[in-house]
Amino acid sequence: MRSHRMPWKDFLAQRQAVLDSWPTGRDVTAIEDGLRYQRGIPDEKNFAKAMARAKAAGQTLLQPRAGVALIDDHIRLLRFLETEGTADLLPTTIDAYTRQNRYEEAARGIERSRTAGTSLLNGFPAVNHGRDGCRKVTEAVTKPVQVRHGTPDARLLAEIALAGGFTSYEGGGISYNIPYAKKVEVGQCLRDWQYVDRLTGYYEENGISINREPFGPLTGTLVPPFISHTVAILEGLLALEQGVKSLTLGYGQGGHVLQDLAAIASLRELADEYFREAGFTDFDLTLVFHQWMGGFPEDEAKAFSVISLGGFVAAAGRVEKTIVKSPHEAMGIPTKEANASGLKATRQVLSMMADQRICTDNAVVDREKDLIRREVGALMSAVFAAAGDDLVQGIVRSFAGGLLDVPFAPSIYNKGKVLPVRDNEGYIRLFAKGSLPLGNDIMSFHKERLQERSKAEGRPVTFQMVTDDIYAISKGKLIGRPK
Ligand code: 8ZB
Repeated sequence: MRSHRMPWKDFLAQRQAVLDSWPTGRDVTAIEDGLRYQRGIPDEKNFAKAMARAKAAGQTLLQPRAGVALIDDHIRLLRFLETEGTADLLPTTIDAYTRQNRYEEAARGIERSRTAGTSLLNGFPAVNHGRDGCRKVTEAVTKPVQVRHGTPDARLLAEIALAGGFTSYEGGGISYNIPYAKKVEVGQCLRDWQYVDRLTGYYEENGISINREPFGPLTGTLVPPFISHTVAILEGLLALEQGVKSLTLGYGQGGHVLQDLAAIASLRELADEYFREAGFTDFDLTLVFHQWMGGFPEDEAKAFSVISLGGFVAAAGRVEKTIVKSPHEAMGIPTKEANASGLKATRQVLSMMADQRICTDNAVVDREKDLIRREVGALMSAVFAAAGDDLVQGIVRSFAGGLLDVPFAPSIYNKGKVLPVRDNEGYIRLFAKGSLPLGNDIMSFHKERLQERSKAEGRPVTFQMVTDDIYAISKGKLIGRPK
């Protein structure tokens, strides 16, 4: 099932309004200027090429999250993370105002940060700093840099980021809407992301590799692998349609090691199969594993443990990249030192694991992979059946009908009827499927597994159990058992 490639004249018809939405848009009017600038970026600093090299070498690259209000401070932060933190890939995390296209407020945040002498924004306001501000940042470091954000309408940010020398761009029309926004209509957001992917495709057609990464973990709260995999594959299909070539699909650590390893292996296999089945052959697929995206323990030693377990799974699963948490996760945005220490803790595990091969060829992993395959298959078939001749319409209709449903998401366009919960061994299962198109065979497996836990704990499966699981890791456990 395919979507439609945005005709270039439609892209250009939107483009003027996009660039007019904030004064810095003027600086990127000539796309050729962005292409010329990108041609000057050495291969070592190209994100897409770094991911491809990691894949060829069987390496797992390390990347933090980081972003502050002012250019010079942001540069200092990134340099610290690449030297002290040994980061292989760098981020530029965008502030919350920019994510909501509120550039006036971002401008005030920049001013107030200057006066205060400290960052009063929770990220780097790349649109306000504009093309030249972005170039200062990407030129100041030696590693490839990616924009990481959470922006439903990320068209202007993408224009400025690519012209500004960033070589990777995170996000997608589902993953940067449903978990992030309350009232952004699904179809509108998917079309705005077609613009981003078409822009990326245009760079590709002109010989510039730009990596694209849908946001894998979604709400980061007990998301069953099949739900995030389905979204990742759908966003991958949409991106490839617009000409994207370098695609990194993500998965967030669930906490059960074998379920996580099965999820990683199945994501790689399934994405490749669905892309090829749709007729795409010219793409470079890589994977990113996110260390635990749910609530963290406040205690830093305990946080390091969560971080290290994530590092182990990333290494054992042989993903090309892992996104690292910090021991300050429970408190909020980390200091640069805490951020670097999360990187160093992960580096230690990755190095110790570098030459080890963890055999995942066993019956339990096979059972989980097979389950994920059947679940993803059920959702994908339903979305395709709803699509007519346009995958975008299939996704819109599927959210409306609850055939796609992301747990704990704020969007009013998401049914929110799916409830996940851990089974007695800690695997993430389904307690309520809402309207997800899962057959009885699949659901009876989930039910059986939950009955085991119910019996072991002497209590029925209820919303209380779900809540207990959501807080368990922050309280030092995996499964939220009663006291
Ligand atoms: C969905 C991503 C949430 C994670 C981190 C949070 C959390 C957000 C920044 C940041 C460093 C920033 N995060 N903004 N980390 N610098 N400006 O993203 O702490 O872990």
